[in-house]
This record gives sequence, structure tokens and C-alpha cells, in this order.
Amino acid sequence: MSKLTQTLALSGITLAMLGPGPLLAATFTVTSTADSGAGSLRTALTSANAAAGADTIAFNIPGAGIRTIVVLSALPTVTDTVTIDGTTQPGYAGVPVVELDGIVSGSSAFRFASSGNTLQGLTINRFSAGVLLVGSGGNTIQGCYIGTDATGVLARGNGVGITVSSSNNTLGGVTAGARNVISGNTGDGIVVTAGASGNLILGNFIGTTAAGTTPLGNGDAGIHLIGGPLTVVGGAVTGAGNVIAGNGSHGVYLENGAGFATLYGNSIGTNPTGTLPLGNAGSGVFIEDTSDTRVGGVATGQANRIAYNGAPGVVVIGATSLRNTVRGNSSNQNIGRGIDLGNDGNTANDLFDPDTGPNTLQNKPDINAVLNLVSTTLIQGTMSSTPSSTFTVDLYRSPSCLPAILGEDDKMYLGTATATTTFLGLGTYSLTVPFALPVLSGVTAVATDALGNSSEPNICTTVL
Ligand SMILES: [Ca+2]
Ligand SMILES: [Ca+2]
Ligand SMILES: [Ca+2]
Ligand SMILES: [Ca+2]
Repeated sequence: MSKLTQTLALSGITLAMLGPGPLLAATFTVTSTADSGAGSLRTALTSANAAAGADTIAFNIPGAGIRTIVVLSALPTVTDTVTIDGTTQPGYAGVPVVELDGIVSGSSAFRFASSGNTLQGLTINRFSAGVLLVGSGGNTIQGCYIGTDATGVLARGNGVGITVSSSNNTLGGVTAGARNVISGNTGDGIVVTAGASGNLILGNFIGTTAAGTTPLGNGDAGIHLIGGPLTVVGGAVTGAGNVIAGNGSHGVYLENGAGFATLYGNSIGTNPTGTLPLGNAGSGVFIEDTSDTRVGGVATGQANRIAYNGAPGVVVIGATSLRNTVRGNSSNQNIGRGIDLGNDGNTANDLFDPDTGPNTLQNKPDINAVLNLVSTTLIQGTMSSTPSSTFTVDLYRSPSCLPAILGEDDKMYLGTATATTTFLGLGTYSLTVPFALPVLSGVTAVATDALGNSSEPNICTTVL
């Protein structure tokens, strides 16, 4: 913003040139915590909608401490393009200082029906939904506390944190300032509905306090994709992963054709560094009647940390759930296996693998030998599955093999081998890792077929 514009902005409504064209953009400044009237947020929204073109709603509410706007009835739906910028409130230093309290209104706080909007730097609590994205999409929601008090410590839940019913929106971002804290809501933290696609959910804390170290769960799932294909949850670059922990059901629940979702670099059931037990009550990732999901990968940054959840780390269920690829993730002490096809515990291999079901009930590899060769370790095994087929075999290490009921002990990706089966459905693989695995540590293996169907892990093999 130019000095001239800044000066004019202080006087209330200003007009500023945007670029070389004739488009005029106004800044409407909220100067009151009143629900309505001059200087209110309601009036600013009405004015921004009425003024043609992209506008800014800034905040300059007098006083000290947290400025709380108790919203008495539903605010106007955003129908034009606007940036609602809580970071403009004097006193803002990285966390929201303007709070919207919906205890009276019972409505959603913000409803965006247009595209290209940005909402940032506000605390939004006790509405039916914190943010509702409908219409044409392409909006950005960042730097907000949604479902907590202004300290980011106490639950002040909305019904749902954010409901996404439009496409190509960005929730969060890769910097700490862009992170949303979406916690303490009574339902799901984020819902993506059928018809929405291509939404990005990056760098948020979903189900923890603003510090990311203490559970402050949403009542249901952290992220719930009900349809809504091509959703991206996290990413391989630094800061893109979400913390999804402490929630009342699954960390990420994908159902009803939420296909082609990508989950990379997230901490699911633990704090940002992966060390503290902040499990979701259900599974880390629950994939139901949904195909072509990517949960982790073996390239840098793609692995998720899936730990301390109250059910198996990744569940794939439903006969129409196919080609869900689960690779490279670390898992620790989920209740159940790291991957469970069918949500029914260990699924036995079948000869030639003709059985059908989630991920085709892909057979898992066997480990035949783990040979400690002083400075290297040779892992050899066999693959019994569909004849004349090639499989990717990912190998993992654990400090120990736990009894099955206790899940997996800090399983970390080791490397990948390939097995090709003969016409008799049998293949072999081997992998040499460049260090000695400690005696009594554990090794497990997961197979993925050429279409992307990942198996369960085999039963942990102890290094002797
Ligand atoms: Ca406008
Ligand atoms: Ca199973
Ligand atoms: Ca099969
Ligand atoms: Ca099978």
C-alpha cells in the first residue's frame, strides 16, 4: 500500500488505483466492535459487496487487548472480491487480536460465494460454521484461529471449522503466519463436500492448541473429505505438512469418492516434530469407497508421520476402494497395523491373489532373511501374488517387533526393492541397506502393485 493510500485509509473509506487500469479498489475499515452501524464489520461487508471490484476490509478498532465482535445475526454473504485482513488491526503481532463470537447469531461467520477472496488474521468461534466456501472458489483462508479462544488454548467450538463446497481454495500455507489453527470445533475441523475439487490444505494445526503440542481436538474428524476429489493435504516442501491430531474420530477421513487426494508430509496423531502422543481417537487416515489416494511417498518430504492413533494407522475399506498407494510413512504405536485393508486386522495372503476387496486385498511380501554383514544389512524375501507381475516392495525398520495388539514400534522407511513373479505367482527381492541393523530390531515390508494398490505390512521380522 502506498503512503498516500495508507494516509487515506485512516480516514475510513478510500479509493486507490490498482495497477495501470481504471479499476478502483476501496478499503473499508472496521473501527467498532458493534454488530452493526457505522464502522462495523457488517457495514464494511455490505459496502465492499456494493462497491464494484476487489476491496479490502481493514481493522482499526480502538482499545487494548482482544477486540471481540459479538455477531448478532448472519453477516452478509461475500458476493464480490474482498480481502478481510485482521492483521491490519494495531497490536497484531503474528496472532489474531480481533475475535468474532457467534454464540448469539448461530449462523456461519463468513460465507464466501465469490472467488479470489482472502480471509486472514481473525479468531472465529462459536458459529454454526466458522467459514463456508460456496460458489466459484479460489479463496484463501490463512492465519486464523477457528474454534478456539483468542489465545489458541481453549475450545470455543464452531459446529464445523471450515466447510469447503467450492474448488481450488487454499486453507493455510507454508509459513507459520499462514497457518490456521482449526481446533475445538464440535464437528469436523474441515469438511470438503462433493463437487468441490482441487482444494489445498497446507500447514495448519487441526486439533491442537496454537502451539501444536497439546490436544484440542475437533469433535469428529480433523479433515473429512465427503467426495471432493483432488484434494491436497500437506506437501513435500518445508512447512506444507499439517498437524492433524487429537481429534474425536479419524485424523483424515476420505469417503464417497474423494479420489486422487494427496497426503504428504503431515503429522497425524502427533506434534509437528512427531514425538508427542496426540493421537486421533480413530485411525490416522481412513479411506472408504475412495480410490487413487496417495498417502506418503518415498521422495524427500512426502512421508507422513502417523502415530499414536486409536485405530490402525491407515485403513482402506470398501470394495470400490482401489489403487490407494501408501508408501514411505513412519508409524508408531497406532492401535492396529500401520495399514489395514478391510479394517479387520491381519489379512492373510491367498495363492495367486485372486481375492477382491479394498486395494484388491493385495498380498504382502514375506521376509526370509535379514543378514547383518557388519556395515551393511542384506534383506531377502519372496513375493507371492498375481503371476507374471511386478511389485514395488518397501522395507521399514523398527527398534523392536511389538506384539500385534500394540501396533508398530516407530517404523521408519529403509528402502525399496522390486519383485517380479513368475507364471507360478512367486518372485524374490533383496535390498542391501548401508548400515547394520541392530540385533532384535524389526523389519517389515509392504508391496504395491503396478496400479498402485498397496498391501498391509507383513508381520514384523526380528533381526537375529
Ligand atoms: Ca467490492
Ligand atoms: Ca485386514
Ligand atoms: Ca487380491
Ligand atoms: Ca490377497
